[in-house]
Formats: sequence, C-alpha cells, structure tokens
Amino acid sequence: MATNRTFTMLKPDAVEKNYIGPILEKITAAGFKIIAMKMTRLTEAGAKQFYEIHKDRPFYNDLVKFMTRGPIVAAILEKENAVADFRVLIGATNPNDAAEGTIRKLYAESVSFNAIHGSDSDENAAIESAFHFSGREIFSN
Ligand code: DAT
Ligand code: MG
Repeated sequence: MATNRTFTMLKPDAVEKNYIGPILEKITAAGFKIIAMKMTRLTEAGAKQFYEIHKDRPFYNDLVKFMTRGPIVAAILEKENAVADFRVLIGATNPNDAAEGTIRKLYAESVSFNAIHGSDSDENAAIESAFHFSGREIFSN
C-alpha cells in the first residue's frame, strides 16, 4: 500500500480539556507523520460547509454549534493506508462503541462531543485538507 494522507481535527472538547498533547502522542506513536498542522477556529459558515453531507441529519445544528465553540487543531497525516488505519486508531463515532485504547475511547465524552475527526475516504481527505491548508503549509517529501 502506497503512503497516503488523511486529515484530522482535534475538536473543541479535546482542546478545552488540554488533550492536544496526549492525542498527538497517540497519533505519532501509531506511525503517522504530521505534514501540516494549525490551531484555528471554524466559522459557522465553515463548519456548515465542512459537515454539509450531514445537513439533513437531526444533529446538524448542534454539531455546527459544537464545532465552532472554540479552537480546533487541524492536521494532515501521512502513513501507509492512512485513511483506514486512522479510522481504526480513533475508534467508533460513539465512544461507548469504541474499542479499548482508541482515541475516542480514551478522550471522547459522547457521540456529540467525540474529541477527534478522521476523513472517511482518500477523496474526502483531499477535500478536507484543502479546506484548511494551502499548498505551502503542507510539508511532504
Ligand atoms: P465520524 O466523525 O465518525 O466520521 P459521522 O461522519 O457519521 O462520524 O458524523 C460526523 C460527526 O457528527 C460525528 O463525529 C459526531 C456527529 N454525530 C454523528 N452521529 C451523531 C449522532 N447520532 N448524534 C449526535 N452527533 C452525531
Ligand atoms: Mg465522518
């Protein structure tokens, strides 16, 4: 499997609880290389766009409110099989269903406040990375 990329955000709940360090440690210990990273904050319009695929779901407005309530840490990660391996590392959407040792099991409080985002496909990883980063902010070799 060729080295490829995924995109992640440490969500406002994780940043508020000072979990940036421990979560980044889990990510790098699992073999992901950080090739872009920033602390930033989603605007309401930005969060709506980022989660547009969920716009008809009942939790959409609460999700937008949550994702804009404070800073996030956005990053692009490189590893073989990055998208699928990262989904395994973060665990199920609902931390109650997440496997032991996964980031959501360790650091998420609920399905609504679940600490971390991970792209679900190579295509979305590229779209989500471009949403947050320009080419000169990405350091790959
Ligand atoms: P994931 O983040 O695991 O890819 P998703 O894409 O289905 O999950 O949903 C995006 C986010 O929306 C998820 O991280 C948290 C929120 N969400 C999903 N399902 C939810 C639910 N049943 N109730 C509340 N929030 C939910
Ligand atoms: Mg998703």
